[in-house]
Amino acid sequence: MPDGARRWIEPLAVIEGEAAASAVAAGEGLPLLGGPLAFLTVRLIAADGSTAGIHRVDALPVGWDRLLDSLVRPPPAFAGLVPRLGPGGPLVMGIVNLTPDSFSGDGVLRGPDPAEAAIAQGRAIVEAGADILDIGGESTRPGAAPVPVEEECRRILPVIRALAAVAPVSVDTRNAATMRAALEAGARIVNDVSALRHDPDSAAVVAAADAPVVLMHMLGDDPRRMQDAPAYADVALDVARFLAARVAAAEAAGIPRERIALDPGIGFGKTLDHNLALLRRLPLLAGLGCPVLVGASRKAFIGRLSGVAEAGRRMPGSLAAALLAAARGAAILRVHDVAETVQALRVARAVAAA
Ligand code: HH2
Repeated sequence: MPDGARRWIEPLAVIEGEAAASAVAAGEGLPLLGGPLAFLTVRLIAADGSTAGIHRVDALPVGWDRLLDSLVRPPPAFAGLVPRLGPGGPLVMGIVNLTPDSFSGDGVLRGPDPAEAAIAQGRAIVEAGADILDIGGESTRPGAAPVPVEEECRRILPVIRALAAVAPVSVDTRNAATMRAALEAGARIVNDVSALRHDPDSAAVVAAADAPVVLMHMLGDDPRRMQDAPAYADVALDVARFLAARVAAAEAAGIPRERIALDPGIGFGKTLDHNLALLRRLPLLAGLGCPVLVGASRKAFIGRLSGVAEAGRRMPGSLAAALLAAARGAAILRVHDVAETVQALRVARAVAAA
């Protein structure tokens, strides 16, 4: 089906815990991606993007119920990983930035021995509960300058070699040559903020390596210009359609859907309102049948909401965003503050299960 002709079902009332289990048992709710969350009502979205009605899941009009399949079925475990937090996850992806210019202020490249500092940081993050280490050598913050592949590899490869023995590593890069070198050095996952658009060779590299991949939405393909007056007809739907098209392109290149995670790209060509709508309407992406990754940690929208200009002081708002994303079905959270995020998630999970 051409992407534009697709209809969507957006789960609206998402609930958790005992209420979710009872609603599913009574036939009044459906498990979101296999549970433990459940949803009670849905918005039906016609191919032209208009709302075709809001309905209880047990009272859908004829012809729509087959679209429920991908919302209800559990997606495959991403990269075969079992969340350290326990069943239902989420997986926690800890960030290791080998960059002098990361927006979050955490880049370790400024110290005397950046590789050594990054390796120590990676070990500490795993000790704190990370399931995945996301290692990057190029900042993609708005306005950041591109880094040549040779320099990117020089920054990250020794760190990947050391940390691949400690935890599953994802390489955060848009460059096919860097992907190939990182996978050879022991990385297991590719995380590409351009969703395999930046480098024409990248899909073939991922396919040949049988590597799981994160496909992220970014408005346009240049981080330097993505924040120039971003505009959407309907941000959640536009992002969902973009990701559906990127999944189709990846599949056509030989990357099976089972190896793909999807990411709405918080902050990548979005205003404050766009970011908030994407977080609130995260369950729409569940219909694509892939685990959803959310990277909201320390981002500018938290600064806008809190008045905190310094990214390193945005941990409390980042925790709120992480908990809200998990409660809306995010399967992977990409965060700077791993120990704090894991603690917050443990509490939220325990309350939901009590
Ligand atoms: N955000 C950043 C980088 N990579 N990858 C995914 N999948 N999702 C994200 O939201 C995402 C990402 C930006 O954050 P950070 O790495 O901390 O900053 P910088 O790009 O400035 O190094």
